[in-house]
Amino acid sequence: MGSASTSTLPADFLWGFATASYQIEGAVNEDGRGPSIWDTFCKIPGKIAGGATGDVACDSYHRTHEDIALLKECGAKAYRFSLSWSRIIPLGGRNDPINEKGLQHYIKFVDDLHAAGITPLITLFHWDLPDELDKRYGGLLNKEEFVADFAHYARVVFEAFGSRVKHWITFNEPWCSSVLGYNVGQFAPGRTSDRAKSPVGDSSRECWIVGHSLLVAHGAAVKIYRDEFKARDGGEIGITLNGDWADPWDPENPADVEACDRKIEFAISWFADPIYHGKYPDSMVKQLGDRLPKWTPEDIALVHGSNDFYGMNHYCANFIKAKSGEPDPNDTAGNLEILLQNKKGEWVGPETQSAWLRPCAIGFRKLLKWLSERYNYPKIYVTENGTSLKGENDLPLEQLLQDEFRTQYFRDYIGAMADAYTLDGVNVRAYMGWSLMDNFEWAEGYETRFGVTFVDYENGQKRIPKQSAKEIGKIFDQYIEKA
Ligand code: GBH
Repeated sequence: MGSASTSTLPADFLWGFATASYQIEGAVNEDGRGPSIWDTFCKIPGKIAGGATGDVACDSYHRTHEDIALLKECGAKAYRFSLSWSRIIPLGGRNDPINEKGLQHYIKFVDDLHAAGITPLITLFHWDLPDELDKRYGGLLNKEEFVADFAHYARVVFEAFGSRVKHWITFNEPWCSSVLGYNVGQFAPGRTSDRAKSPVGDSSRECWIVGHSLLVAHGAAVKIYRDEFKARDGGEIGITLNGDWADPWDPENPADVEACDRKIEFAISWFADPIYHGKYPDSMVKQLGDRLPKWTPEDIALVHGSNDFYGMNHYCANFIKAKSGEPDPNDTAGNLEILLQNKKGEWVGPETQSAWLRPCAIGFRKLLKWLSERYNYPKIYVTENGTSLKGENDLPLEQLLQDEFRTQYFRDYIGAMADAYTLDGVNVRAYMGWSLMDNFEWAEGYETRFGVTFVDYENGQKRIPKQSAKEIGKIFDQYIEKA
């Protein structure tokens, strides 16, 4: 712990861990579940490291009791998980049959969490779109159809869960669905202009259309919750956005300094500005012109003011170097380079297993402050924060379980968050570590581990808590004020 720190977190601070359906559940053909775009994407050779799939993953569909026992063991007060849309509506659409078994599975899980004293936070969509909707009408590219189907799915879920759930997250990281799914092509459905990767896609346009669809669908679901359920069930609803901190590559160069705000605008304000300010950021309008969809009065009315809380996923920081010249039509970053070293050759943080992730805890405090200033101090729930470890997968078990690097990451990041709360007036009220357990790390398969719990994929998905699972509760104990 920062020895001299006098920072605290409020007595009612909610902390726990996060996961996502496709990353942990397995049981992809069970109890009537329909395929998602991730089932389909994983079948394409070369898309996932080691040819992995989520077919079995952590087998959490069959191990809900083990997962709840783990949460209790760690002392977690909350658990954020996502629903598999295609378990609940296998074909996904508003006129398609509802699968009662899928719905009941999750309702039972939520009841069991409550019985264990754990507060559920539910994400409606963590990237696993029902595959049929992609095939039927182009999925997220088709705003009218997608919004109507997502709104219907959300209503079915709100109705079924009622007052059992008080914290709803519509979408996890729309940036990833848009950019990785429709520009880079690294995530399902893998569309991109790069014809070596995909026969279809237009990187210069589709990601912006998809981001727009996701925003409108978020707004539509929020309106339904507020109009039809909020008074009855007493919950709140928001969206979760990913974004890293940005420091200039050369602090002496005004172009690099300016590019830092632009980087965050392209990553975060793309979604947060319409929600909090009712428009896209000027920097994006300027660079993208008519490739950025225009707001109709109806759509922006749904989106503007649609967050009861700001869901923040945060992992790391980068150094930003402005590019000179005209932006590439496929650029999504804001005409800048995203680097891990600055002009002096200093690294942003130590190496991990993830090429993009180098810890830099002070960046967390700075981004919390940046968001608070730009969006008028919203209530913030940190819905993900965590790290992989360089070479963790290759360590002998006893060493792997001593994940001091991850434990230190949590000490530093939770400390930075407490400083943001205490010293900067940031209204942060919850924190979910990513992740409760090692799981299917998307395109990186199972080679990269993010869990506080080791999952033994070779031996029946056995779970063994790592050091970080045991330490994180102690860290929170030192910061959270006694009621
Ligand atoms: C989270 O995204 C996800 O919500 C979660 O499902 C996932 O398991 C977890 O991260 C760990 O990865 O390849 O250089 O273009 C975190 C945000 C944004 C991090 C995209 C990786 C890729 C950058 N992610 N980023 S790059």
